[in-house]
Amino acid sequence: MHSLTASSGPALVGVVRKDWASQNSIALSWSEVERLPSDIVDYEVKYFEKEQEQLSYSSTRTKAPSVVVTGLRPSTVYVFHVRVRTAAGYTAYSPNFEFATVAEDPDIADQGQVLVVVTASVGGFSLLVILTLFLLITGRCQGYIKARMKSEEKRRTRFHSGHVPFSGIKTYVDPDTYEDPTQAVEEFAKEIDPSYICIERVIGAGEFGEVCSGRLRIPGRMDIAVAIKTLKGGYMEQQRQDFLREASIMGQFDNPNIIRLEGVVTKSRPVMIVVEYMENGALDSFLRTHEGQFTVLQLVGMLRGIAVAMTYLSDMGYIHRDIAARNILVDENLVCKVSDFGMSRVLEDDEPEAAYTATGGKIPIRWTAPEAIAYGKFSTVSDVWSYGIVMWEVMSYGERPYWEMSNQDVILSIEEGYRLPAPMGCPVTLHQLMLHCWQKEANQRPRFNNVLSFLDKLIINPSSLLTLVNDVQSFPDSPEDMPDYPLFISIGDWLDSIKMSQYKNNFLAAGYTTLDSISTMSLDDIRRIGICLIGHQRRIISSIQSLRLQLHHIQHSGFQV
Ligand code: ACK
Repeated sequence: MHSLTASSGPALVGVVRKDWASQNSIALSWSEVERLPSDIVDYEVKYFEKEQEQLSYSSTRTKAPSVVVTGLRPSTVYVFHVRVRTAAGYTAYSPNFEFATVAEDPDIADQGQVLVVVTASVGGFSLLVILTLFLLITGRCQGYIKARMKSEEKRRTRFHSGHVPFSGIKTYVDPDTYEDPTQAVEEFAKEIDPSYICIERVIGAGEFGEVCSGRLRIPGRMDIAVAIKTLKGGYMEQQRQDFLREASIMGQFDNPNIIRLEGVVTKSRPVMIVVEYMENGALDSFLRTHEGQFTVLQLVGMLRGIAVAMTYLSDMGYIHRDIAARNILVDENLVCKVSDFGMSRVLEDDEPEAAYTATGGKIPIRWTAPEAIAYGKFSTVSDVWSYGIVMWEVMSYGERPYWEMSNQDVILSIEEGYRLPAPMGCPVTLHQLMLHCWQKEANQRPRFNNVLSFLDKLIINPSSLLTLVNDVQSFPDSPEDMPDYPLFISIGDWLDSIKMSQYKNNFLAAGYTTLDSISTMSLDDIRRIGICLIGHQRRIISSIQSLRLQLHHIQHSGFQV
């Protein structure tokens, strides 16, 4: 052990732990060996490459007893030590702790790069070639006949796709393994007498029929608010089975962050699934209508709830396959609950985000891990990828991932190693966690229990959320590097496309006449030209980020305008 600089007082930091590591980052947290003085200013984390033994070192500061150290080299052992700064000066360093970053993935040049928009003309054709090749290769190997199991066997069989649940935790039973799917419904869902259900109003259109709100009045029990999914008349037997399949999945779960199934009506018409009522509806639309209205801590609280559900589901060996903000429901206390279990096998035609993949499945491309899109390899860590996208949706108040890019361009950009940039006002640590969820190598992604304990640490030490990613300044190039060829559309068209045309004169009056001049604007510039509403600032900044990315790509791909 050695100390790099002179310091006074005992070392107050004890064991430094690694929470997770990626190719370029290591997340650390530590405990104090004794009570900290009240005048603590912050912690200083010093680190250097072990091989270089102090030839050069770096340091970073944090107000919380945790940090994500970024900008590291892959497959490299680093030495870390931490000391406390008080108003009176530094204490001694903690002992040294050695942690390594993970190996570089040869397929990705730089895991930390933000997303670059690939123009359709460049991306579309190569994608077609890749998809066709995949179809040819995988199509030949993937024919298999699903074995139907007898009732006793399925109880013993575990469907955990490479994930080993903790012992003592209930295991998910796939209803598709029942010879008669009605049996699965009987086993996992309670039949409700329809006279106990009082339908009040229609609240939306589900995949199989209307979704209504109402009350469930079971004699001897307090009546409760419920949502009632109905199966519209004239259905085929297969549709009835598909509809009820969701109930036989949901009925197996018992978790505060998963929608609770109250029961089903199957013995009379209409066939119904009755679940707890969630006052604030789907998370994506809820966030869009409450843009900028929550604290970062509230947003992290929502993400924590979703991580609780996902930890539970992955421990049970259940893979969701369609984790997205539109499939999370929010109650009156902002508690988020995972719903929509119907999609876990095949996405239906009317899922708005579903698109055909090379293997013929329908998949919500923007939310889905590359290995799941390319060859249908869904796993608990492909759910982790989708969870990272949900983190991004939440921190951007329901922005559409990858904005207006086409699905094909999204696939190609991800393949090239680019990733979504941090939303405006997003703490650095959260964006780092997103990037970690979006590691190309599935087994390098965190598991849901890692995500959950990381979020818990952030919530316990909210000061760790104070460092924000600096809006547009977080891009790899400085504004001077931006090309100055004119873009194809006018400022008016651009503002129309993001429904902000009321600000056209603000831009023109301040001398912003071309889109490339706008692409260098910062949040302060936006405020300076008189755009005061936070929601509008957010939408404009997010669109400017997208513009900058397009310019960046055009410049670096040599694409000629
Ligand atoms: O955003 P929303 O109001 O939330 O619109 C959709 C609509 O029904 C179609 O799915 C709403 N919805 C679905 N399940 C529930 C529920 N359990 N509680 C409240 N609203 C629900 C969803």
